[in-house]
Amino acid sequence: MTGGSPVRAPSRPRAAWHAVAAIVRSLGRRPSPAVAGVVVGALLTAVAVVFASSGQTGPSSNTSVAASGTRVVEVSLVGMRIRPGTVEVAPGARVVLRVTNRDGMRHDLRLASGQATSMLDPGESATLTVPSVRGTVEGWCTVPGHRAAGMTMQIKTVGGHTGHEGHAGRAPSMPSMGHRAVGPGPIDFMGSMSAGWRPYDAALKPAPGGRVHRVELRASERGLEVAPGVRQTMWTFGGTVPGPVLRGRVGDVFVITLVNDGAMGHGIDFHAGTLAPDVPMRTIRPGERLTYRFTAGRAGAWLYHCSTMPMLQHIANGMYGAVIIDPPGLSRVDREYVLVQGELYLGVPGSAGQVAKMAGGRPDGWMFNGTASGYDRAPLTARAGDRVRVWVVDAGPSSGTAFHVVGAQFDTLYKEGAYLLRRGDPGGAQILDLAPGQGGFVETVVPEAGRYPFVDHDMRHGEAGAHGILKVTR
Ligand SMILES: [Cu+2]
Repeated sequence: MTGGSPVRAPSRPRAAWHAVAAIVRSLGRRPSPAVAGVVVGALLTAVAVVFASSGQTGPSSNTSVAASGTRVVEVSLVGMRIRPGTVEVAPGARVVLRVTNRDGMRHDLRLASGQATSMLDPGESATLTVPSVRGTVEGWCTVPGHRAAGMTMQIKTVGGHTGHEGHAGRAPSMPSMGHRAVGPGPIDFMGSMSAGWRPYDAALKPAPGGRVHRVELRASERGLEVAPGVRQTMWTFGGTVPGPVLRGRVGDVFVITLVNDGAMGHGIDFHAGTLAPDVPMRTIRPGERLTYRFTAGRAGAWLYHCSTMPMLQHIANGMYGAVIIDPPGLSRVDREYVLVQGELYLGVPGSAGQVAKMAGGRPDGWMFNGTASGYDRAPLTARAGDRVRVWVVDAGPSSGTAFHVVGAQFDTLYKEGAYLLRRGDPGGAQILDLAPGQGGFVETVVPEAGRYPFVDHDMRHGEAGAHGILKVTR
């Protein structure tokens, strides 16, 4: 209808991603198609009037009432919010929204009454005109996940014909089935994986030779089996959850090329290096690429993850991985594995139902290397008497882990860059505890043949997918 053409504003605001602590609050609401149709139909009669005047220059104040009942409102898209969140007008008022993207990433504004801006770059503006407001008109950003993260607004009618408003106005804000949680029901963690499923390879290879590691990572959305018999669209680095494990030594240089093959903006953040985040951690659009160069100055088991807001969603939907930087003098072992623990949220990625579970800390399951209970079906292996090292990184995004191997004791425990316990010490350890974003490793010598479960000893997690088997043979 009256989507305005973008206009470049003079300033280009910087990203303020750290200021967005309150990302996930409101549930996206969508009017039922029938109600939206009524609203659009009512507006069609007035649309001819609109074309003549959309794109006009309005007053500089945030909102004003022009002659003949037109209301002009300055609308900002910033910090995962649409401001103002509510615009109140008299029934039948003509509303002009002068929309400016003041954020560091792309957004748009779509109204349930049909008007929509194009996708706006940072600093761009566009004008929307609603010829005659009846009831409540919902608005939201259409970038995946942004509506569920709180990028919503309402144009509400107040005063005047309140009876009419009540009739037509409340219905659009009722949640529709399309935005409810659409889970397949409880996951059968004891079930079988599909025939074509292959586990993520947990075996950690030695660091490649050379001191400069050039890696291309492609961001893409993929359908993956995340629990026995359960497929889910995941947002990935390299088509897997977690993304590829990178390994090097202290002082090595990593030159990462991130290519966005996805349908939305993505970025990347490597904890394994220190640098100003502004440029390398920026969000790139589909089809774009960036180069991210860091020096691994310190040893550790480091997380990398998508840097695009809302990070809660981008991480929870699978965009994370591990960088292993060996401590100097790291001893050889017989078996070496890496496990990245993450939460599992079923549902359409970015939908209100899925995001509500993320915000409320109610995962549908927990995964080692992208599949709940996957290593129950495809055990890790060792021989009796082997020294086994397991690197663990907790990708969260929200829950920690209490990593434990049933039947084993750790004689070596390394966490966040330091040994808490070393081989030869008289003491032993039972748990490697990690907060979201932390990493480390443990070592144990498995004494005899058998099946040793490894779990997150927080049993809410351990009995909901954070579980696998280390199968030890003679
Ligand atoms: Cu992302």
